[in-house]
Amino acid sequence: SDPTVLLDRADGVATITLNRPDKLNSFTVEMHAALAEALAAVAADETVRCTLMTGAGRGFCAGQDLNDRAVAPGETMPDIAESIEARYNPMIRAVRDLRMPVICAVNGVAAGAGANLAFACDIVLAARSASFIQAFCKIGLVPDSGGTWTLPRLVGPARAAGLMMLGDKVPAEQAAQWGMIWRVVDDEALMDEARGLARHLATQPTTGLALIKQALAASATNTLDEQLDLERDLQRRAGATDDYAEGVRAFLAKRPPAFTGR
Ligand code: T3D
Repeated sequence: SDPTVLLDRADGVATITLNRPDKLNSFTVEMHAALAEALAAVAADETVRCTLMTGAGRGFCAGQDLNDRAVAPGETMPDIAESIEARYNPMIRAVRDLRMPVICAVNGVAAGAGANLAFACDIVLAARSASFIQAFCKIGLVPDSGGTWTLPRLVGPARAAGLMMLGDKVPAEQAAQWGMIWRVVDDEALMDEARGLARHLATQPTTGLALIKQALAASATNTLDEQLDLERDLQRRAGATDDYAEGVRAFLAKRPPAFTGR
């Protein structure tokens, strides 16, 4: 059978494609394992300086494959906290911990954990026909995969509550207007645009970008004083990179910089 996740590496970009198109790339135990393996391979590969995540077919990801949660009346549901702990939470942590920018090209519907996986990425592009759905409330669940953390920060608590309690389908345009994503791209241009952005980012100061990612994540819970201290510490590390020295030299010489990511 086809691999449930595809991993391609070229030009400093790792492209991870969720690949269960007939089931809108919904998560099975097998697809989780394949995604975890791909994310680990990317993390361990020094040549990769940007990750691009997308989905095969007409959907991005429909969240948990609910076929694996079918129980007859009277039967007991498995403890799904184990699934969260063993698979969904490590997935979100792995994306957050990648020391490089992660672009998500949302090619179609992103529902449940599929939507929240997208929101865990650093820069989200969406096809004009794509949509985002906090589908959890419609089946009696709570948004997971970090959604209750990312969404209020992206759209504010009022909109987050409406999105999570009503489960409406949010079209890509509205998602962009509300600040849930970076931008909308015409369907046929999505992958070219996403690849171009990824290749550009793969030539940029990777360590500096990874430190920006850390600063943004910490800002959600830090006080201003804590964040000022963190900026000092991260700037110490950024300032010690080869890329900072190169950036300054290139600026002063009025030439384009040649960054190595270190
Ligand atoms: O249990 C745990 O481990 C806890 C973790 C939970 C994480 C979660 O993500 S919970 C949320 C689960 N996801 C959903 O509730 C979304 C369910 N899907 C939908 O609401 C709709 O499919 C969509 C809005 C995403 C797309 O609608 P539409 O009309 O474009 O497509 P469709 O016809 O509904 O779906 C196409 C096929 O994919 C269809 O299969 P078929 O009939 O052609 O054989 C459909 O059943 C299948 N599919 C879509 N989503 C899922 C799915 N099959 C299994 N699980 C799915 N989540």
